Amino acid sequence: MRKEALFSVRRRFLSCGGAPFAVICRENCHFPHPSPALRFPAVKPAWRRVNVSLRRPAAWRHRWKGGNFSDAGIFCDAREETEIFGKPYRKEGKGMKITKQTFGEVGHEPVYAYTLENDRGMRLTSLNLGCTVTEILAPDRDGNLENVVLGFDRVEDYLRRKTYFGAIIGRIAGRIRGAEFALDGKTYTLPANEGNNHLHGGIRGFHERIWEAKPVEEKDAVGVEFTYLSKDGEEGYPGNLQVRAVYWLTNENRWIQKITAKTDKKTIVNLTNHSYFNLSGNGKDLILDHELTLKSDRFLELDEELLPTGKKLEVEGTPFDFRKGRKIFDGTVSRHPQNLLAGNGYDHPFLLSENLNQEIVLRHRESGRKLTVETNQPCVVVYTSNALGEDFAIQGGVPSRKYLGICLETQGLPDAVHHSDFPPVVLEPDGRYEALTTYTFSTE
Ligand code: FUC
Repeated sequence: MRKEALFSVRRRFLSCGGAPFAVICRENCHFPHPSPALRFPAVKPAWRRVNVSLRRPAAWRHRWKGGNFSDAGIFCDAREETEIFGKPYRKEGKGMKITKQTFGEVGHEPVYAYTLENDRGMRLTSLNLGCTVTEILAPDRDGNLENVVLGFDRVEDYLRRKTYFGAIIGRIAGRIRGAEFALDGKTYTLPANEGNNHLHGGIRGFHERIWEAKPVEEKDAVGVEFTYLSKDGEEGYPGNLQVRAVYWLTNENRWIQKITAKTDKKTIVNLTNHSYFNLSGNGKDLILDHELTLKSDRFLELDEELLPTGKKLEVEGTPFDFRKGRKIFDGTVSRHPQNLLAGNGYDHPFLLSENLNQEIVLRHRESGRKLTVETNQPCVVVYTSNALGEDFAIQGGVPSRKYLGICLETQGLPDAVHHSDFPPVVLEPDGRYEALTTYTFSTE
């Protein structure tokens, strides 16, 4: 199949039972279908959407299945959106693409893996199950692409292991004390799925739900848009919550994650992504010699149940002072009571003193990989996988171990419903929840 030569599109198309479908081309290209009626006119070297009426979509799909178009059925859509919260990110791209593959199933619902690839070969794969990021291939200083997040090879493991690898966590990330909260005088009871408390959205949080997914694209970025309707009463939360999470990959090796939500009834929302980063690549080393830099002067004190006591502690003079960079190792050997109660490490919300300005930087000196995280959220929960199970393997048969990954969970403050001085996580029907986090991979 001379696909690449003839058809320099970002291999996507919509085939919807005989209705018009669309292909977006970016170079002079002809669609090599034998029927003249279905042949594309040559298009100018610019992105262009071409609508074609297709009489026999099944035959057409079949024809392309022989080639690399096994992802037939992908929807392509040129998006209007050129800016994310006022930050332009457009940049000319050349060979960016999106592919869709079957990953497994949950119940009888198919789970698909969407891989975004940029011009530099960086790849990000995510599932319609929980918007789970399963793999990010990022280069080391010699250009070797390796996976820098923890994931599983099989869908069953994502459900069975309760690691929350790579998923969107909701409606409320972290813990809610006593598994209940009050809103306008009414008390809502939630499932207590960790002792007396509610954790990460409940028994079947957003990470275990199948989301609608569709590939999206920009001139300079490829992405996948996930949407999910969390019904009124789901896991005890009020209001129908319509959630949209979009992952973009740009040619600057930047993963842009934008999560928005609307509700029809007053509710609470605090979402995050729960990726475990390991910049050594393919889980080669533990994250102990990863160096973290945070623009954060204070962190939340936790109690034995890992819930905020309400006290904000100064980082000054403690292993929680990451302002000038510090190895994760320090917290794993420290005798600081807060490191001890977290299971010899970190599982703490840090208050960010700046936003969208390189406030979180993770480095692995040996590989030269550097990850810069920027967010509009007030805090980052740093979790050094102190409680990660050790009785199973992750991708590629790597044994799971304590300290194998580090989560940088950008979000609102945990258990905010019980602390009037924490920024509220309440969403009103006329409001809109908007969380933006970008992850930029570079080398040094
Ligand atoms: C993080 C931590 C929790 C929990 C979970 C898997 O969000 O805050 O303690 O272990 O991940």
